[in-house]
Amino acid sequence: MRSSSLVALVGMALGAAAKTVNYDFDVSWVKANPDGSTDRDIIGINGAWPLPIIEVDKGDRLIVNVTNSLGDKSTSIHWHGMFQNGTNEMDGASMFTQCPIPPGSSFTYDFVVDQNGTYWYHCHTDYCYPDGYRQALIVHDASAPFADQYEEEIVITLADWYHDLQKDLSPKFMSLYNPTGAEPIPDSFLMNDGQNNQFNVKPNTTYLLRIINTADFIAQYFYIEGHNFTIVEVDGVYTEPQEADTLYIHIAQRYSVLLTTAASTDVNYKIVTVADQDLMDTVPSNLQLNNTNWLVLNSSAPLDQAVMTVETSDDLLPFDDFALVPSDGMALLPEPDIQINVTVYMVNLMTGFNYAELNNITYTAPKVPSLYTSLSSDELRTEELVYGEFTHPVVLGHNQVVEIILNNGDGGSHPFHLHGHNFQVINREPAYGPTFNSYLDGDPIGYDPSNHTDFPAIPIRRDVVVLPPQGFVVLRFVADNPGIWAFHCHIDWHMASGLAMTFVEAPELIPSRITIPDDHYAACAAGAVPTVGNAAANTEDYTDLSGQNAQPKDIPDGFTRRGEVAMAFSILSALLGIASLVYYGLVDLQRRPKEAPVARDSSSGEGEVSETAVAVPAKAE
Ligand SMILES: *[C@@H]1O[C@H](CO)[C@@H](O)[C@H](O)[C@H]1NC(C)=O
Ligand SMILES: *[C@@H]1O[C@H](CO)[C@@H](O)[C@H](O)[C@H]1NC(C)=O
Ligand SMILES: *[C@@H]1O[C@H](CO)[C@@H](O)[C@H](O)[C@H]1NC(C)=O
Ligand SMILES: *[C@@H]1O[C@H](CO)[C@@H](O)[C@H](O)[C@H]1NC(C)=O
Ligand SMILES: *[C@@H]1O[C@H](CO)[C@@H](O)[C@H](O)[C@H]1NC(C)=O
Ligand SMILES: *[C@@H]1O[C@H](CO)[C@@H](O)[C@H](O)[C@H]1NC(C)=O
Ligand SMILES: *[C@@H]1O[C@H](CO)[C@@H](O)[C@H](O)[C@H]1NC(C)=O
Ligand SMILES: *[C@@H]1O[C@H](CO)[C@@H](O)[C@H](O)[C@H]1NC(C)=O
Ligand SMILES: *[C@@H]1O[C@H](CO)[C@@H](O)[C@H](O)[C@H]1NC(C)=O
Ligand SMILES: *[C@@H]1O[C@H](CO)[C@@H](O)[C@H](O)[C@H]1NC(C)=O
Ligand SMILES: [Cu+2]
Repeated sequence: MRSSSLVALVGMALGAAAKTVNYDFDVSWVKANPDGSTDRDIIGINGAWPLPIIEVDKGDRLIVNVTNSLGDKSTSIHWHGMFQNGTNEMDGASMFTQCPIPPGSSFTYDFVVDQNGTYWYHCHTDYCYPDGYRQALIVHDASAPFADQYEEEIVITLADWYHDLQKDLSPKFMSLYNPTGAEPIPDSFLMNDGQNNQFNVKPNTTYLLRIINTADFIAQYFYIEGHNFTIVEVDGVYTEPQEADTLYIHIAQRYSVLLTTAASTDVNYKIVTVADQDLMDTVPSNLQLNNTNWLVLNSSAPLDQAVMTVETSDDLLPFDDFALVPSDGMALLPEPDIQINVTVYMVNLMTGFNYAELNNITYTAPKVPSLYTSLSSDELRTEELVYGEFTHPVVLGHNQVVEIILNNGDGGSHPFHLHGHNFQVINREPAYGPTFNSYLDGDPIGYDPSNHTDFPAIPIRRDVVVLPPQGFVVLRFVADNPGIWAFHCHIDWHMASGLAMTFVEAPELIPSRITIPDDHYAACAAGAVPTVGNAAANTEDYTDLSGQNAQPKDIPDGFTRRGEVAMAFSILSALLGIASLVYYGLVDLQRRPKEAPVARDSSSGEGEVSETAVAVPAKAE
């Protein structure tokens, strides 16, 4: 219930010298109540929450000294979208590029920001950012093509919000009681870490809105009644100006739009956000999917709640980011030197829990951060073997054109993020809008290289792409940034269930480019995490992976992947009784197609739904 004031920002004069921006972040638990329900523990910085918005000018050096005063958990910060070109060790991804920072330790991030646009920072250790540990990171650029077209900037963060802490939700998510991997349903949705925000604006004035979805799980639609706007940036890439009325912003995605306010001051305008209900296995009746905030032109005019003109979020028609064109005109990359073909699966492994896999691997963190393995393994650093089987490493040659074919064997959409790069999105099916869920009607459809629509001549580039339900995306980038880079689904629940892999980019160049500061090693020592050795921390024989962290075994032969789910379900039904499953809203074993009421149509696949499951009625909470 707080009203946000505009963040007024004056761009630096062209040609101004780069400066150093210093922050000291003391990270600790504080109390806050962003949706007006009740106080809960939240991760604050310097005793406060919401967290500080970081602002730099392009070219600045950013130094952030993080001290972990949480007491009960380790931490880190990932600077989402920063390429960390030459500073891979500052990427903040625990066990990829650093050790987790244990309680009581300090750790300094230090890098130069030479990119355009809208970013954010968030914890990247053990699924901690949904506890409030995330905020905007803005790069001002006085030479942006649209720099002289607006008066002020407004930063808008979106988020989903849980009343329970991750440490209480996670054990229920990765659990025998949750064999289908149903994600916990948020309790509310936030804008700028609050609700009912009033943005005071002047009439007939152009603003730059920087919109960031910092959520754990849920994508949101965004529109402003009575206004269109012009997209000028996505994920740090300036675009040819493109008019739009509605955006679909999946988690970790960013848009900058130019908005010219109405000329009249007789009414206030509703900024409407609508949560994507398709991501949730059940929608509790008391969950407010659509939320209203206001562009206030007249403080004595009423602030009404939006009345939706559509029945569900599926009827909103968002602008399709695939149609955007980067303003730098970078052409479609040539045919790839290396093709990576991975498919998302949700499976049950021997523990009975639900895991996410890319092909047949569920990401399992190594004993030594992968970057440190590459630094310590001499000439073997170019071998995937030393990084361990379950980090899902793929070695990329320097300056290779890389193509990722990402197929979705799952019925939910997944926002995939690549560290260290953005990528061209050269093919994607199905498109947003009415057909987005159309592949749910049958088996998943993978990318077919001999039958695809033409690639765009100038494809959009971004660092988070939405993988459609049972569809695919095809991405290209150049491996011009030696280092260890995570490629993962940004839904933190899915990170927890292993939906990640590791790119080992030009490993032979890593030792000459990357130096690990002493305080990074000190954090490892304080947390007793080894800094040399292969993924299993073996230093005698780097090809010996005995003792590596491994994923749980497959369920024995005789069950199809889909059958496995059913089997786990029946065992559970017998052991635990249906009531505990209903408690978690686990009614369908796969996400259901839009039209079907509860169970999947029996023609849509063999044996993936047990009869028990069909009989269980849906329940809201
Ligand atoms: C970081 O902050 C901690 C706690 O204030 C301090 O002890 C440490 O010296 C700082 N490190 C640097 C490099 O400034
Ligand atoms: C809005 O502002 C522009 C110039 O910024 C001006 O040309 C136009 O007449 C104004 N429109 C109204 C309705 O006031
Ligand atoms: C907004 O854009 C839509 C097309 O996306 C167009 O039909 C509509 O007329 C525009 N509205 C305004 C107020 O410009
Ligand atoms: C970054 O901004 C500069 C202008 O400051 C522009 O020339 C360049 O094309 C932009 N790059 C991207 C990726 O948007
Ligand atoms: C502001 O709104 C009030 C109430 O609707 C109206 O009476 C007043 O004329 C408006 N003021 C302006 C400057 O438009
Ligand atoms: C908007 O929210 C209200 C109240 O929660 C609900 O009745 C309505 O169905 C929602 N509409 C959409 C499109 O979500
Ligand atoms: C990708 O892998 C899948 C599963 O192995 C296979 O069916 C498909 O043909 C492959 N696609 C390409 C383009 O190689
Ligand atoms: C995944 O499949 C590959 C190729 O079939 C096989 O070599 C590997 O052992 C499998 N990994 C797991 C974890 O099942
Ligand atoms: C080619 O792709 C289109 C659209 O995805 C599909 O309808 C068609 O059946 C495919 N054709 C072949 C020969 O696979
Ligand atoms: C990294 O920097 C090198 C030049 O030092 C440049 O060629 C390359 O394109 C950059 N890569 C990224 C991802 O910024
Ligand atoms: Cu996901």
